[in-house]
Amino acid sequence: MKQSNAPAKGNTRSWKETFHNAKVQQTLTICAFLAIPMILLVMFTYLPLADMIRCSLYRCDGYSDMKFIGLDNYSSCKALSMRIVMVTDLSSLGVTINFSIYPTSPGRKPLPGVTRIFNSAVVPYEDGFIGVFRGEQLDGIPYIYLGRSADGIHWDFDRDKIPFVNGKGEPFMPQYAYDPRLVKIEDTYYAIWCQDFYGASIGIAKTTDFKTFTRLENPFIPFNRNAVLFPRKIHGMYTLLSRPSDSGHTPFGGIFLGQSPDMEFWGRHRHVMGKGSNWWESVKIGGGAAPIEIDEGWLLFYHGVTGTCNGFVYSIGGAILDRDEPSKVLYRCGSFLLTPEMRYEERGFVPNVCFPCATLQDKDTGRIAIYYGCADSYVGLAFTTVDEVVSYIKEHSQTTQADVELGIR
Ligand code: BMA
Repeated sequence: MKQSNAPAKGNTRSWKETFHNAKVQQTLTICAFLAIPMILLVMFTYLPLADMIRCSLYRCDGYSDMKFIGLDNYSSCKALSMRIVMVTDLSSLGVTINFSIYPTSPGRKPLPGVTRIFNSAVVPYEDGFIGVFRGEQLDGIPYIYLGRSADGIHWDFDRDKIPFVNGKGEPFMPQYAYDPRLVKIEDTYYAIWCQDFYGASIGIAKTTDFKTFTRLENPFIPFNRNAVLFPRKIHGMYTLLSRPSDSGHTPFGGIFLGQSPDMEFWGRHRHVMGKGSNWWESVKIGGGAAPIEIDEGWLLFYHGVTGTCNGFVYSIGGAILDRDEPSKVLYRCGSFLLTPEMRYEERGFVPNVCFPCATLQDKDTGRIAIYYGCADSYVGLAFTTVDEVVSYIKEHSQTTQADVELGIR
């Protein structure tokens, strides 16, 4: 006898029977075909998370899950509201400081006409933070852009370059400008960068409102780079670290100090430190972030460069300078503090670069955040504390006679 598919009278149909019904299956299939693309469309249109998945799927090549998956995954995506925290344990390299690394960079093509934002400097301002950022324009010429942030991690950038003016308020734009630092001394903020002055040299501008940036006299003749101002006058003098260089990719160089009573006339030049005897800083060094005043003196994060068969490698080093005579080095860490080992430090427009340009400090906790350029493509943020880093530098200090002397010859 033929079995009827109809449910017994008075009984409701069971789920199993309903699912096996051809019409129901047909309806479910149609719904699924309509609903799934709609859900995906909504996700990829509105949710940053979906942007991340999309970008990761497109470009996720070889990132292990212990490694930060790389800001370049997020190029042209809006996914940066997600903060990824990585603790890098460098103990295997003889370094015991743990750095947490946060991605802060907007990735590739962050602004119309700008391909990459990296080596950049930040200060606290009003209720949040403000910074001067190195942006590489589409023609490859670097310039400085202003950015604002509530948390120091997510940034809104001005679309136009900083409009520098001269003392009369007339436009006075350098031909190019890169590797800016930003320091507050008394009530004024000073931006300081590398620019063309008939060769690579130092440019400075001051501002009190981040609307008008008035350029000051260039402190030195070419060639010079990596200028870093101390955050207060020392013996009544503005004090500046810099790295005399050449017109190219300078295969030599140490850190020098100069002073000025007025930010116009610079003198009292002193040698601070030369390239190191350790391999990671054996080609050249240069000032990084503005020195931080600590109990022992001035804590300086700088970059140390070594050469390999594939070019330079830039690492972050640490030293403590004498408070009253900062050309004297009290401690100088024999090992680097941070070297390129993350995907976004090793891979980029210029591979293997960690280039510190600024720090933020929390006086109460001693916490320090170091902003550093990664592979000339991104901005990284590394964290440590004064206690941790100072003990590490002291424990691993290796100074030479040239470091500890006054730097006059
Ligand atoms: C230096 C400067 C930096 C850059 C570094 C690595 O000479 O140009 O801006 O990060 O080289 O390319």
